[in-house]
Amino acid sequence: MTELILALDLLDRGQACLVAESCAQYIDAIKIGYPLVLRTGLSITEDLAGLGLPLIADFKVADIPNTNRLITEAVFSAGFDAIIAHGFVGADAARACVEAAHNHDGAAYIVAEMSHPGAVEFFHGGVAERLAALAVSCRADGIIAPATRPDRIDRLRDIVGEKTIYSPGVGVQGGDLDAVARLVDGVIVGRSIYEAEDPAAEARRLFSRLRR
Ligand code: NUP
Repeated sequence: MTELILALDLLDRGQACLVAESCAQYIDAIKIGYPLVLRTGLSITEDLAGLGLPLIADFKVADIPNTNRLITEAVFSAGFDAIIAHGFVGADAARACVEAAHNHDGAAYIVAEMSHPGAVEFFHGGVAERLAALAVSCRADGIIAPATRPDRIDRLRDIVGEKTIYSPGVGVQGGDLDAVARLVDGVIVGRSIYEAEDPAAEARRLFSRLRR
């Protein structure tokens, strides 16, 4: 089973809640990043808690170990269930996120390779492979890998084994749902759903393709 994770990058609290609510029965988790949380504050988790879906904080945390720990603790205290962190800051910093997440019974995912075209400037040449290996050695729960490059997901899967791979880039960024669905544990989809005329119908359509 491949999960469908809604990237809720809307800027208005009311609209974000409406979209999340209307899609709730067709999604497995909600990912919240800076666009929404900088408008609403962390209290957006309280508005969404009633949906009963895991909330993933996509803050791509990338600081020194102590600051990473403080950020992660704040995120979990606010009601999130998982956090996304960068690994390029080093194993000690990534491990601080993972340990703080696990202390809160939560999960931490490390970005191995990003989905946008510019990602190849720094995430290639063996770097993504090293970040995936770092995720394993830090006992992270999984990695983020690009739906825009299924061949790269294949390669990163060899490194992380059974660990979770969540994959953004389906839809507007050009990634094909069917090409990545069988390779990953979850696809992260934002604009294709929340910019659709009927977000719930689009979520239902994607969900049924993933559950086929
Ligand atoms: O490599 C990444 N690519 C990416 O798009 C890592 C991410 N976390 N994301 C996020 O996934 C991005 O910030 C956005 O929230 C979501 C994709 O949204 P969309 O392109 O489907 O609208």
